[in-house]
Amino acid sequence: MTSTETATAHASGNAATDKFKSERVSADTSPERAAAIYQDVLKAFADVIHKHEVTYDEYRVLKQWVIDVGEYGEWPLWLDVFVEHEIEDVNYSRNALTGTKGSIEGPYYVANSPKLPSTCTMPMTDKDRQATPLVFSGQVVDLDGNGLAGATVELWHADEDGFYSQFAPNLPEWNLRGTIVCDDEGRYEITTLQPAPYQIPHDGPTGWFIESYGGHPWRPAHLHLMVKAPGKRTITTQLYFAGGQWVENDVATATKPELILDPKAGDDGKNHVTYNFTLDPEA
Ligand code: MBD
Ligand code: FE
Repeated sequence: MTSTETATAHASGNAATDKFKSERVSADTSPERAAAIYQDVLKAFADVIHKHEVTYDEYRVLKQWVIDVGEYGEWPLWLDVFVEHEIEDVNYSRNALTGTKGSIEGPYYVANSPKLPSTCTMPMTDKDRQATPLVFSGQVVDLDGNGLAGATVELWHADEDGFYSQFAPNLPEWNLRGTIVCDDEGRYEITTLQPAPYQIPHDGPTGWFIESYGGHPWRPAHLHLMVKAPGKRTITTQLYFAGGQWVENDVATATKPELILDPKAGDDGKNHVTYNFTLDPEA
């Protein structure tokens, strides 16, 4: 993976692109289905072009912007912010799932984070330790509410400045990333820090795009999670915070009412919250 020197859109974009390229990229799409999808994509382009009578100058501006997105490595960012939520939504409905709701993975997941015990503190810097601690506990269960042995909870999130390790400079490789190995009943108690609202990198072509429609680059404070258990469908999701800024107006359209935590401040100076994950059976 490319190490990033600065936290520019260009640097984090290129790191996200390199990471994506190292992952599985294939689908068992039939040629007929692929043809049908491509034809509909072209039809959607044609409809927009005709509806707005798009000019040649506008076409060339589009062409330049598409080139720029690639050169900045921002395709993972742009696609995950503006497209992934629709994919996630369709797949939840199509599979008639009833477990915990998913949300988008986003561009900054890294597989194989170091394993941590069921009661643990996330790897964090001295600076991170100045933030309010969040004690996040709960259980991974099946649809009948039975605790699941062998469950893992992968957690990754940004620090208070909005930086994800491996996509911003000068952070330990696995900062605020870990694979929590739950106990025999699927339980976990994770101490991390209360995350802050987050601005997606916006000094590159994704930022220009947002500016051009008068939008904002903010996501609400969030935790990213991937929850697995033997024989169960893996959930990729995010958790948000009640009353938090941008929860109702997420640039990535990835919040859901079922995914909102309401931590309570404890006498110990830490925020405490419980959330259980219900996993559907494997397909
Ligand atoms: C993020 O942290 C994120 O969660 C998404 C979806 C896009 C960009 C950065
Ligand atoms: Fe994120």
